[in-house]
Amino acid sequence: MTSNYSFPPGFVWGTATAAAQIEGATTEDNKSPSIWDTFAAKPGTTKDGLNPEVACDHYHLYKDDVALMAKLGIRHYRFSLAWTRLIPDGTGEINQAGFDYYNNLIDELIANDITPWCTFYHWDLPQVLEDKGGWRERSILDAFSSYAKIVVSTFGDRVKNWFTLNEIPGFIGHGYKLGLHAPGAKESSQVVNQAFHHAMVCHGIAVKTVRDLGGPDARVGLVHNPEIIVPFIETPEHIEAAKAVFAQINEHTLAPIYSGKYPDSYLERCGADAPRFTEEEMELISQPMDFLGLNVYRGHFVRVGADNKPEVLPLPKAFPRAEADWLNHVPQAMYWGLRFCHELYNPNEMLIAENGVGYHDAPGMPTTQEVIHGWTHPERDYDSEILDTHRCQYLRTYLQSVHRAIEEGIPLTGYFLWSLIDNFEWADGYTSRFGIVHTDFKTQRRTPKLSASWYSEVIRHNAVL
Ligand code: PNW
Repeated sequence: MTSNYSFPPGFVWGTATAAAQIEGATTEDNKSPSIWDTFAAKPGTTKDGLNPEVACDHYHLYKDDVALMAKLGIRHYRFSLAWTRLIPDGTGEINQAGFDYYNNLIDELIANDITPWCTFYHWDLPQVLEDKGGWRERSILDAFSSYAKIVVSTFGDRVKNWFTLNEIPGFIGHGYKLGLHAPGAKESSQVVNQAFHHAMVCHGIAVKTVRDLGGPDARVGLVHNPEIIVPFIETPEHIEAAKAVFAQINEHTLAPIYSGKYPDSYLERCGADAPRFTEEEMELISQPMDFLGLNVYRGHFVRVGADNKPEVLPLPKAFPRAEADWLNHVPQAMYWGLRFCHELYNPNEMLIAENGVGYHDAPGMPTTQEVIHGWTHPERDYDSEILDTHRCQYLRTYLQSVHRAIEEGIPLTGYFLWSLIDNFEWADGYTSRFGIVHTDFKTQRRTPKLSASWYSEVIRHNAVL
């Protein structure tokens, strides 16, 4: 026994990435611009004006990256497809070069004994579709449906695990309401709610397409990023208060999926701006999924406050957090996110589709002890070793919290670490590094960080170490 935190046999340990964040080659082989290519080209949209044009050049280096994963013992890989490579006009003609690329990637994964987990949509809408209204317009349903059909009929012989859309409230909220992500729009509530609904229907279309064309052994689920509410004190009254807040802030995504209805409380809050929908659409949205994928990064504390009402506690400035400053270190978010989803919606299976942390890691970073006490280690190769003990610490505590959920019988079957390599972190450009492998964006050299060796051992022992 190496650890008290052993995981069940067959637990899925993976890493995750997304096309627009790693591939680069944004204008090669007939790929059309995505909304992220267009958005990042506008001044003031991303940190230091950087864009996804080259990123990790994974489009050319995918074989090396797959080999690296195999070397680290990673046996499951979640990646996304770029719609703009596969159908550059958004609808209509397919681009053979795009299909060749993903066919090769999938074959390479399988040849290396790595199971592909494929996401249909991770935020990189074809710009041509955005020009026609994008997620705002009902026409997106037909476009997505043709895209999903060709994708599942081509890759479905080898891809058996599908994720539909990544973080619907995230890309709609950031992209169409706040203007912080592509396409950078700030629409009225009515338009935002309708865009949200269209994305929900596309989730349903993806589920149906996998059922119709993916073969009997194909599995599919959504990737959701609930805001996770953690009871500050674990007593029944505080737990109940936290659960009520969790249910309320996440209800517009999960309730329709599990009940086929937008909750009355959500529709009342929307008032005249509520989305318009049909019965048929609600049936599509609520088709049974095989699993629910959750992206878990941070949490918010709640207690029973004055007047017996739930109170969200503001965090002090010195609360532990990543250099990505939205990312509070609240490992209990894993347990409570899983437990509340389990109690409220009872999914037959859940997976952590993303968990990780962004810092400004660079090789050659001396430790504080070395700086303060002069504890130098002449034998150490400062140019290659990245001692991201902070990331290991973050991951270890979150995994211990995952373990607690499994111990209590919550059906959690897998965990994908975000991310395999440092990549294009959307509006944060390249400063916020989430990889367990360092990317030198000038030379494209990959250097596994300490967290990569640590994660390898976790996988090998099937335990948190
Ligand atoms: C995820 N939050 O987004 C995305 O799926 C990834 O593409 C991204 O690189 C990764 O997280 C790291 O940012 C999130 O505020 C963004 O809680 C923000 C939150 C959660 C997820």
